[in-house]
Amino acid sequence: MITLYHGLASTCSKKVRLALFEKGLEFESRLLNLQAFEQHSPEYLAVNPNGVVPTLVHDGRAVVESTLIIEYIDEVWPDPPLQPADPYDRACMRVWTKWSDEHAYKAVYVPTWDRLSRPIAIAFSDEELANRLAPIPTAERRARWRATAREGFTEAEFEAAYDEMHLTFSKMDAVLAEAGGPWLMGEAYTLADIAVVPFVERIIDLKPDILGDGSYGHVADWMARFRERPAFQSAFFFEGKDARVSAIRKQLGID
Ligand SMILES: N[C@@H](CCC(=O)N[C@@H](CS)C(=O)NCC(=O)O)C(=O)O
Repeated sequence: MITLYHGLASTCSKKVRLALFEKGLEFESRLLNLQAFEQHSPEYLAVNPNGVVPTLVHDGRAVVESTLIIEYIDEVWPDPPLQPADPYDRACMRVWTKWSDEHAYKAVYVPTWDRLSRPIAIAFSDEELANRLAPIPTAERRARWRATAREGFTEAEFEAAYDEMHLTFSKMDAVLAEAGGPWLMGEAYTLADIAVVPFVERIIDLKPDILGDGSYGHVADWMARFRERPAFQSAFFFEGKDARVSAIRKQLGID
């Protein structure tokens, strides 16, 4: 039995949904509303003490951290394989899964919070904010929510995010051009592609002009290939719900 605790728009959750759909696995969906702070409820903190999504619970045992979850999925349900058999190739693949956690994540963090969480959090009274912050388990997330609700983000933080966006796209474009694609590891579709695509989709959602001048043509083609995959459609338009930031802003009445 598989249960997935996830967020509709959450990039890390999309990674895991995509891996599950690629494997054709059925799972019980527990969608949490991150803007309503459901990830900090005592019930959820008992499942994942970090207070973030996603969490996969398999036969009663919780697995956390999106990259570790997709590796777990591939190990437990190896068909179709999503990791190269050769250890060297697997190490190369992990350069991308690590990149998704360390760089691609940073590219979208500030602009996403600014567009999705800030319009809601800014309206909290001081008392409401204090109540919301109290159960957040880490100082880093408490500080992030406080900044989101009050002073907002600095120009330097936005610039750092835009730098990471361009760094990610340049690196991908060069690798896709050199190896000839169609995927980041060449012929094989792997966890490298799955780990990175939620961030590429988010970057395009947040900054549609990034592909405008054609300088990342290989990334644009790679993204177009993804849009044709049924698993991508199921994961990114989950149960028919458009999970892009732009769509969720409309649902929330922000735009
Ligand atoms: N390294 C973690 C990051 C998880 C994470 O930051 N999740 C975000 C959504 S993408 C979240 O739950 N944010 C809600 C919050 O911080 O309150 C992973 O890859 O699973």
